[in-house]
Amino acid sequence: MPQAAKNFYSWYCVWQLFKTRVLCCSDGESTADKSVKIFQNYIDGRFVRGPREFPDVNPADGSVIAQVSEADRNQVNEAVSAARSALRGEWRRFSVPRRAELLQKIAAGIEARFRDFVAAEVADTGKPVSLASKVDIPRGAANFRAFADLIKTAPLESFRTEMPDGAAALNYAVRNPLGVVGIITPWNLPLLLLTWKVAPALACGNCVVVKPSEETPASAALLAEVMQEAGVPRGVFNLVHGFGPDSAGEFLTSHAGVDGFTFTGESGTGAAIMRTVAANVKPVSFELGGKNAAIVFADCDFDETIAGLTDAVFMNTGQVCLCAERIYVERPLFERFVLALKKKAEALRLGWPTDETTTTGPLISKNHREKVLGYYQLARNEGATIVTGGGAPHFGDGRDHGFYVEPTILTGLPESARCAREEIFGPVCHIAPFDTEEEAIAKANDTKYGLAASVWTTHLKRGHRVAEQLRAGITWVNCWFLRDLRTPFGGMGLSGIGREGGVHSLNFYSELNNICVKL
Ligand code: NAD
Ligand code: 6OD
Repeated sequence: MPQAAKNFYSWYCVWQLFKTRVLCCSDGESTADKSVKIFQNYIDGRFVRGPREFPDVNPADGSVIAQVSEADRNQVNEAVSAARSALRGEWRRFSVPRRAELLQKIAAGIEARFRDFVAAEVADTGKPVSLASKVDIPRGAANFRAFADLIKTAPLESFRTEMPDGAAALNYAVRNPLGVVGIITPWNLPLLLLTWKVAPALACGNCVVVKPSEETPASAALLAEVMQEAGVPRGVFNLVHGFGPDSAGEFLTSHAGVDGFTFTGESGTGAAIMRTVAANVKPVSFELGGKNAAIVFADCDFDETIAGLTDAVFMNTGQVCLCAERIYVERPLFERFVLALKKKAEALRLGWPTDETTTTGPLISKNHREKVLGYYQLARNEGATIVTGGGAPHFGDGRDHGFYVEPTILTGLPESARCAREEIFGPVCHIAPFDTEEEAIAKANDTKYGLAASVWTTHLKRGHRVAEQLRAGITWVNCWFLRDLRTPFGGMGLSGIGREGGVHSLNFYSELNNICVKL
């Protein structure tokens, strides 16, 4: 079969699967037989429509794949009320082992509908089916399994206190739920980032109201079905669809009945949410943007470094907050490195997301594509050399209506250039040479962000030494995106507030009560 026909066939199969299995959400009833697919809100254990709808667009060809039911202020209020009532209901009596068991059941539910989730994520985000199958959906299930285990072994402090007069007391902390948690997530890794917050929140006994990105409602809608099937009590997990300002996002963040917010998204949105939440003095956990640096020493394992940084720059079409957009290479290696990464960039396969051989899908939206192409033009204006890419591809088929851009490598920008300082969030990096370790560290740290960094060297002591001096919430040495869910995750500066992961998640989603008993 010719490649184009194969592509069409595989796309058709995934689309059929998507139509018949995914697009539902009406009290468990599939709407597969209806022509217009509607993603509904899930409030108090029921799928409900909102007063307005907006289209869900496939970024690969710009087609409308479903309508999304936007929750209005009343429905957001109902979701918060349902969550608050559920906190007082049978959920309060769920012991830790029972909650852990339920989380395992949710993970199994995701695994049982693996193909549905993959199809949903691929159609919604345009990410390659290979990536959704290897990363997004397995991690969605793994988040529930990890926090099911972690909550059972969560440490709590205790101190025996002795006063100078001989009085003694036993102090010990107990972990209570934070309460109703508002969860707002972006479009780049929809299920992964949503479950990364929902799993620990439920593990700690909270009830949640989640608002996924308006760009990617599909996997959250499927997750609501899995919650229902797993027997999560009504009101514990609520889902509202919509936008940010003057829509479900803002209705949620301005609601005084929510006890805390966890948000992943742009730094500017974080600032807006912080202003809204400040009125009710609620705790926040923010995972925001980045302009992440990689430092490559001349003594690195060259092939491993090129492979690692190809992923770090281009995975998910560069739409991962941890992607490396600035690469500093020790001068003797500079030219060889630029040529090798260029070769890798040019070998990437921009294809239909449903094609197993595609490595690079489209960007998420028309707006985002305009933004990234704007940066490509800005780079030229700022004096960059475009080593490869710098434009939009032409396919001669439906993908020309999608939101693809070329993988791009820039050199020659001054450190002050906007393209070297602002988060672009596309398949693009700037590569610059350095001469000393101190210079590389200073350049890597010269940013308002502080999310992730990587160091590439075979010199063991230098690896540790440099990593310790980098101003980032996570620093990889000779690897990238290798994640252990027990470790702290988050950023400093414009990259966020607080840490999640392991016990850090458990602490954010809990209120500790220290009990002091006189002995
Ligand atoms: P975004 O900030 O535009 O939107 C994220 C979410 O916030 C969406 O659900 C959106 O509807 C909602 N929102 C927007 N304005 C709001 C408001 N005023 N009140 C309440 N909710 C509002 O981000 P995006 O474009 O979806 O995602 C890309 C950004 O996310 C990038 O900057 C990327 O670096 C960042 N990101 C960070 C991490 C991390 O872990 N640090 C992970 C993934 C993405
Ligand atoms: O792996 C994770 O836990 C995580 N929060 C990844 C974030 C990726 C950002 O786009």
